[in-house]
Amino acid sequence: MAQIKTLAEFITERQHEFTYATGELSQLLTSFRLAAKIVNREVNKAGLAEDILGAQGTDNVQGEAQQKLDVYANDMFIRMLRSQGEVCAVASEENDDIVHFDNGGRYVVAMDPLDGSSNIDVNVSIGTIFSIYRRISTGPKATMEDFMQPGTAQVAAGYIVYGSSTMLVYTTGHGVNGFTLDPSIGTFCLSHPNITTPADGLYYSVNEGNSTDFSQGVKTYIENCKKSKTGARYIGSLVADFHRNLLKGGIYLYPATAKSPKGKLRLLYEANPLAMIVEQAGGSATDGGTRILDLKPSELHQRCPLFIGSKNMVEGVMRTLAS
Ligand code: FBP
Repeated sequence: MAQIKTLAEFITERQHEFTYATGELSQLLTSFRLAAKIVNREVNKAGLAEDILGAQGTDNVQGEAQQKLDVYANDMFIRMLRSQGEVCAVASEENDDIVHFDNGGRYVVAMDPLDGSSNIDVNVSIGTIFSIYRRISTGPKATMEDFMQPGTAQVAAGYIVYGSSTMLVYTTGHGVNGFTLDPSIGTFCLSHPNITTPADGLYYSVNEGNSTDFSQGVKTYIENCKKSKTGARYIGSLVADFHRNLLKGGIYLYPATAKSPKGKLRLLYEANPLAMIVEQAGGSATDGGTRILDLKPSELHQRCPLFIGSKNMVEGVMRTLAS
């Protein structure tokens, strides 16, 4: 029987790859590992628990209704990150401003604690997305400057998908590896080593309900996909759609629409971390003009159009948009 390798063992083994001090990365990732298990437990029994499904009754800074599990997951990840001491500040989809920990930590984290939250109540896969940067400001507290670094400055990025099984997928810039939570031992185990994404894919993922708002270039690209019999798959949970396309090959598109003229997805904690992962797996990510990782952020919750996935498919979209 193949030897089981746990996430903790893998992190320790690969620590030498992490540019900065040993031990810091494992501490950092330990926070996500622990919080993921706790959030996973709540997600799995959400249908049974009285007080965890449905709306919280508050809106986040994006004007979206916060789900109770959004708030629960946000609190849990923030609590775990605060307790480890490596992270000094967090930017979260669920918090208007930077959350400071005043602990002298050398890293900052941008995160979407529960992505695809509109799918929570209907038992469809949801996820968590995170992006880690080294702090560059020098004062007593982290500043916007630490969060306005381009995606190329990420030291690590990852996501957790709460689906038929729960997986944590991450990169530190040395390839992409996936770990599945074994509920019988409560441990993430290496299940998908060295993930690479096919250059050409099987699927295109887009909310065609918005297609009347799409540019002619996007409409043409989607028509070309149909003509070439590329399969259509859209779950409406970015992490779930991205994960499928990463493993099988495909492209996820969220172009600008009338409702979201700058696109819907957030650069810091949705587009940047997934762009680092897809590039490490051999794929690409663009906003239709610029490589996502080269975009210079200017706001915590800024949005951007996103075209992400298999290399040749993203290049295909770029050609169609340019024509
Ligand atoms: P949040 O749930 O974190 O706000 O994420 C945005 C999201 O739900 C993505 O997961 C998903 O891909 C997209 O929005 C779905 O948008 P739409 O319903 O407009 O297709």
